[in-house]
Amino acid sequence: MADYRELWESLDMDLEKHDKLCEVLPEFYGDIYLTQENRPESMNYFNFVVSEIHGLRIKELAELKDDGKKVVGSFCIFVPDEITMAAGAVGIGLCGGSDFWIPDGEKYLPRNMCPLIKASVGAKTSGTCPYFQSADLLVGETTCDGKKKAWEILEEHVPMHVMDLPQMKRKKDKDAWTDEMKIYKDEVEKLTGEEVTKEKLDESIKLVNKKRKVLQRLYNARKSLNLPISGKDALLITQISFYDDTERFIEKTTEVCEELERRIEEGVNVFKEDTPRILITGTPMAVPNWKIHHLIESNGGAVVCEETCTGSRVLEGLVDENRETLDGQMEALSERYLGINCACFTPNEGRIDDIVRLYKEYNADGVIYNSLSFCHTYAVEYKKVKEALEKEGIPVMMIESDYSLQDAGQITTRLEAFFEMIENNKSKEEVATTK
Ligand code: BJ8
Repeated sequence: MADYRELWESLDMDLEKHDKLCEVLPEFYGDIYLTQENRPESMNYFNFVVSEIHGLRIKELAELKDDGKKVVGSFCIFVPDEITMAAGAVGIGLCGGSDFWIPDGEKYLPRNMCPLIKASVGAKTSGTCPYFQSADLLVGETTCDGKKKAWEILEEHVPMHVMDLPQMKRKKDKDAWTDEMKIYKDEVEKLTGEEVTKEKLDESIKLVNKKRKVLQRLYNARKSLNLPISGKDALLITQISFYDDTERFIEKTTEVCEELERRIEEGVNVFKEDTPRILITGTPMAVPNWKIHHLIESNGGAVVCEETCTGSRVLEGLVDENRETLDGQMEALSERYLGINCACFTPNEGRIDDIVRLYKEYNADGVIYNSLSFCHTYAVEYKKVKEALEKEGIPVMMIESDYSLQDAGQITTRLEAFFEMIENNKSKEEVATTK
């Protein structure tokens, strides 16, 4: 990475502490990503993005800000990028995925709290995340209790807007969410001084849909029985979609898709034949949280799909591009976003349907239910998901974990047993069909 110290200083960062963070990431990434065999060549762009994670993109954001643009940071896929863009602002995802930020988060929050929230608060309060330092406005949402209360702490450090997300999906909730979209529109307009017109929203709806479509194309390649890409690499691409320049991201991910489609034709498989195919479901994995994928893929499994907010929930479902008025567009946005099946909703049967559907579409052999520690909504929802999957004869295992690697050995043992069980089931099925 080039020398960005002057830039980081201008963002009022704690440089000494930040140096420590910069020291660990390259080795961590190298061990997890660069040791993989037979990676698609087009992943080089994403290697480069990670190598410049606190550099080049931050420089681009600084240049945009010099030209008068505003940067809006968010923590949830319910925050509509389309509106942010149509108001002339740049949206970036800010969820903290590193253990590095936990001690600073714990200075403000109880220890028995979800690591995503602690790391997000720690990233801001430690002054070591240049993305946080670049944001002119943070947008929170009323999803889980932990997040709701964390906004009250973050707003002491940076301007904050909170979107009131309903927790049910009735007509009155949809109307309320449409209203929230309008309030958010007014808020970003105030920030940028630019009006959101129907034409601008038309453009941003099409652009964000295009980004979803390229991610859908990437995910489609993972349905192939010969897997042309690892789950780790696919996860990385989705994670980078949260803060890369949208047009460039679409172009670079299209290149990956083209290569993967060629690989499928040629029968390239980055895993050994008969590797158990795993669908992951649960809480989001913010960069650089690659823990569960890495453990699965270094211990005999392959991740073929994620029913998470860094997976299918962010890329499925397009916003209707054919509304004729600004109000109609707001309703279309509200409808698409309320289609996301987050465990903060009650009831949330749609998520179970999604998991079963994705399991079949991706030819999975088992489901790993991954919940960040102390995430009550996802932990409680496991019971219903497990019952439904067992009824379908789908093997499922739950992992509850944080960002530390202390439990890696224990998780590995459980994964090995789970994969063995899947393999035994498969052999029994084969015997039954040959009889
Ligand atoms: S739509 S999953 S991004 S809320 S893991 S902070 S829920 S305690 S992140 Fe999420 Fe939006 Fe839902 Fe997705 Fe709370 Fe649970 Fe932590 Fe979570």
